[in-house]
Amino acid sequence: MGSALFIPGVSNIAEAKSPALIKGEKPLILSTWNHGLPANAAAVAKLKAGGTIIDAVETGVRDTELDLSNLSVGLQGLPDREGITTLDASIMSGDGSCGAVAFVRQVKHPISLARVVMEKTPHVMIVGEGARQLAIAEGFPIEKEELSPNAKKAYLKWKETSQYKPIINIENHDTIGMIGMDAKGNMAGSCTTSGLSYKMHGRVGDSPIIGAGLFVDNEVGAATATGLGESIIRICGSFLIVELMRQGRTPQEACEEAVKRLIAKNKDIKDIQAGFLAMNKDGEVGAYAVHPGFNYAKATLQKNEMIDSNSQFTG
Ligand code: SD4
Repeated sequence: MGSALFIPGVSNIAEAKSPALIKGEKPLILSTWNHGLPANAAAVAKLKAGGTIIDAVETGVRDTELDLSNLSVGLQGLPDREGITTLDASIMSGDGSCGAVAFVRQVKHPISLARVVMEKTPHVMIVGEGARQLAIAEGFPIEKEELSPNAKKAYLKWKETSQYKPIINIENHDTIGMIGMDAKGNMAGSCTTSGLSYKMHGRVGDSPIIGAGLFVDNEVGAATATGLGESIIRICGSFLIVELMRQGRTPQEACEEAVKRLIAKNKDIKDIQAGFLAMNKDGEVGAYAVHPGFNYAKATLQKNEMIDSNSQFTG
């Protein structure tokens, strides 16, 4: 416990280790894309109801996993090239605990299964049929394997040409990555997706890979990613951002540096979109993308708003 300091307007002062800790507003929740707005609202409601920050980031993205209008999160997401929807998710707490599932079928809430991996198994990642078996063992309902009407329509259309070309920017329809900090400065993050549409069967993206799609460290900050997973995995994007912040960069500087690194390490960058979102333990925020179009939702107890990110290329 830190020594008692008197700083007006700060209720958690007994926890404060230095004046720097109170720069930003806390709690703070950030989420990728427009669907981040309702997800943030669900996360903040969970905190207000007494939930922990891990409860909040799980609850927040569960909302997106159920959103029937979303074609890249949850079982209603677009399928792989065999017509099967497979899901990836990860969850991480600022103390280093983490869990992930990948290439999972028929489970509506992969984020909650990732939490089971984190809390109830000695492992960090469980994939495919093993993850489905874990879901059954834990009493998760197993859904019928059928495409949502929107996904089916899109898949049949895609099959007319079967061209695999990642679409550069699908606003409002992308992975949700959420990072959050409670009033005491404890952090957590979650990330959940159906991955790239029409991917090869068995393909796993960055979202369930700790350090690529998500990384959280209470000593420094948190980061999450969206976009072409292969490009993000190549640079360990989220871990890179947290490590840059550890070395003194602001969240914005760290996100910009990660995008520069990603551009340097990936060919055909004109066809690749990737975006990063970060916060540090002071509650400062950063976001940056390769191309325009990336936005995120930022919520405090008082306000939940969309913010457009800047990008390296301007369109
Ligand atoms: C992936 N990063 O699987 C994810 C995709 C994404 O829908 O962000 N979009 O590569």
